[in-house]
Amino acid sequence: MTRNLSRRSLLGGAVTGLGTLALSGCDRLVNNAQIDGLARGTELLTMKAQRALLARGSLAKEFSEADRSPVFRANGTRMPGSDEYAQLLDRNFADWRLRVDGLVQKPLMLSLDALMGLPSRTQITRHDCVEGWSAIAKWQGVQLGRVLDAAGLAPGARYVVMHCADELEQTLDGSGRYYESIDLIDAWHPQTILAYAMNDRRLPVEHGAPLRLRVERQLGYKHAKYLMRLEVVSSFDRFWGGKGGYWEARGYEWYAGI
Ligand SMILES: Nc1nc2c(c(=O)[nH]1)N[C@H]1C(S)=C(S)[C@@H](COP(=O)(O)O)O[C@H]1N2
Ligand SMILES: [Mo]
Repeated sequence: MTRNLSRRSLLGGAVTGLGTLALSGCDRLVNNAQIDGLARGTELLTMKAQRALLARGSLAKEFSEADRSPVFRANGTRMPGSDEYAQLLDRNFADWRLRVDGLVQKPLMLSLDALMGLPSRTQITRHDCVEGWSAIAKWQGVQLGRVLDAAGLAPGARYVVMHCADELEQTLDGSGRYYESIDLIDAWHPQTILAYAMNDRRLPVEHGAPLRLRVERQLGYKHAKYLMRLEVVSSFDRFWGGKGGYWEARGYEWYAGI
């Protein structure tokens, strides 16, 4: 147990290292000699753990235009219920800002125009929901790593928490608000994007307007819609449920790899 725990915290250290090493974008993640050395030099890391760590850099399958699903179901919240969201929508998100803060050197407030002005990535991928349906669509957005590069990580950074505009369950204690979290490996994965377009059109409300996460190596519930704020943290203990997300607090796995 102690061994496991120390291995786990070592892995955590390696994860943080990966984030900083991969600042130039992690298309080269798998081949990065520095990362190899980092893992090899850490004697307590088992070969299995190293393999798992390196495999996470591989890409999810991408599809062709013709593979796109004629219908892409919307799931969970289809329209956030708050007055704040209604007002933002009313002005076509001109007043919306993505806040990027927490353990960063430079907190950011990014408008949709600012995000669209950054280099973008387009990918046609399959979305897999735990409820047993899948659909293929084309997504366009800015790589999350690029945004985090602009903010710069501060010491202790390990996870990115996505705060959403919607409450999936109406509650008095805030426990129904949707949120998610990913680690820095997924944050700098080349296919992890903040998407503002779907199938060549602005992201529809039911699919998370104005901005949603695509984290293609994981299941549907990790792909947070209605993004309002990205908070870089060292631990997600203090967020409702303490498990790193809305569905995680209700029993789903935190790492939902596919
Ligand atoms: N903010 C928010 N994000 C969310 C959800 C939600 O209810 N609220 N549902 C999740 C689930 S379970 C899935 S399968 C996908 C659905 O995305 P879609 O509506 O574009 O199909 O969004 C995920 N992200
Ligand atoms: Mo889902």
